[in-house]
Amino acid sequence: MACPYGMIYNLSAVFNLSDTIAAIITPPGNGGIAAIRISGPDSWSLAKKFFYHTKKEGEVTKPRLQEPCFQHMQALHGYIKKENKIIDEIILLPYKALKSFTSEDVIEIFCHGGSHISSMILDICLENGARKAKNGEFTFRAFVNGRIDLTEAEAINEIINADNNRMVYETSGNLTGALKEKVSSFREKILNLITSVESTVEFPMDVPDFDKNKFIKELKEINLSFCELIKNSKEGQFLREGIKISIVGAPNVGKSSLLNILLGNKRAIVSQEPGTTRDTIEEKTMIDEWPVVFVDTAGVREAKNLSEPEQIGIERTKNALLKSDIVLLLFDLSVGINDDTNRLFDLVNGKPKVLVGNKIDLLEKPFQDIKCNVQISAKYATNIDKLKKIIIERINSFTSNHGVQNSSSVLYINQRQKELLLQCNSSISKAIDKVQNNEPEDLISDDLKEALSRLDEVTGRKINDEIITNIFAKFCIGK
Ligand SMILES: Nc1nc2c(ncn2[C@@H]2O[C@H](COP(=O)(O)OP(=O)(O)OP(=O)(O)O)[C@@H](O)[C@H]2O)c(=O)[nH]1
Ligand SMILES: [Mg+2]
Repeated sequence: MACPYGMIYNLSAVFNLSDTIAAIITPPGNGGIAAIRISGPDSWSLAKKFFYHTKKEGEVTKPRLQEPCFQHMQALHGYIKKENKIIDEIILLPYKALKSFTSEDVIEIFCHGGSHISSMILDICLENGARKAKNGEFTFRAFVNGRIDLTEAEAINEIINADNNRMVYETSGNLTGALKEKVSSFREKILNLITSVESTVEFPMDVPDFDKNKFIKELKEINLSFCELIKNSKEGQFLREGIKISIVGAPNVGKSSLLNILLGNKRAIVSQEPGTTRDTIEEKTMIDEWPVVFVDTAGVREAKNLSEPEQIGIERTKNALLKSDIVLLLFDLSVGINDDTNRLFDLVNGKPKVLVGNKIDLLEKPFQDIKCNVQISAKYATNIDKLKKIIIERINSFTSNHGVQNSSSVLYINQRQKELLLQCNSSISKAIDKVQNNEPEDLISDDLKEALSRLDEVTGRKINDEIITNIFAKFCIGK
């Protein structure tokens, strides 16, 4: 199937594109307002079968109803009738094709926000000929109709799923086409390079001598820009998944108490019995604009005759430690830094860590050890702000070591886009090698075309049905 800006698909297997679809587009449950969207060629005629608008504003007590006359973006007040009875008072908003979310004729109905009344209205739409929309089907139509590209479609889902301000700011750029524009500019440059290299093959007499050095320089510049973009993917990963900070230490040092105080709720069981926490407990929160996943772990100690559950718990702690980005290594100040803590200290080596002394309230005189970064009481919330400051310092150096810049010009890219850009990068590197080794021009052109195809997958200009289905399956119903 040909789409407005040249996409080629066999999309019949993915979604039917010619019928009229409807869905409740607000979340399930009761609220102030619910919305139902109808999109497709019959949406306007279909809505006229059950919608009656009030003749004059204000005549709501005894409505005088009339046939609606729809105009693009002219909201109408009125009523929905089922079996000749009014069932709800609504606002109806019509959109004309090409100027709507899906680029089709669309009707949006804003009714009272009960889950039952909204389902009843949806049923009326279905009884009158609409089909229930699948997950992501409205956005899919917007994409197929060329109103948005795939980076913008993905940005819609990313903004819906964003759970922190930073993620909203980062992804909103792509909502307005920032990544699309960037990729288009790469595409144009690569296309020009393909044309220049191919014309040396096709019309050798007409083309001035092929400037090898200039060609290589331009390819290297493109690759450098790819690297810049790819660097940002790490930030995207942190924003989506959160920075993992594990709390480890010997049994009973106060790890679960610390988790609870950092979260501000009693998430983990605290008990004076050593070995209370057996499994890892993960909980997401925000620290200084960053989503952070704190991981409480089972206490680690070395001893003969450890029970099987304790051994498994210790294994899980070691795994959590390996997967974490930053480690809070906790010890009991009234016991001091013992062999168990020292062994863990060695295990953590290489990762950013904070050595935290807990139970300061039990000390008569201050604890002296230069290794200890901060002394707290998780039980009495002493010095927790100091600890948070240190955690923020570790997060900042950790993220900047991963190329995260504090700049508003940074573009957000997701994992799928990153993988495609990496493949582009490698195809261009191959082309550079071939130019340097004076290999035939058609082989160089093949590598560049390969890079171009990957870019087309980023924007969805050319992409296979299976990938498309996977992307839109992640959307919720009504989007
Ligand atoms: N005095 C004092 N007691 C604390 C402090 N923090 C925790 N405790 C106590 O130490 C005991 C163990 O606390 P937990 O938070 O369960 O310790 P844990 O490290 O998670 O223990 P395990 O899960 O068994 O390894 C409990 O009785 C807590 O009340 C503190 O700052 N001061
Ligand atoms: Mg615990």
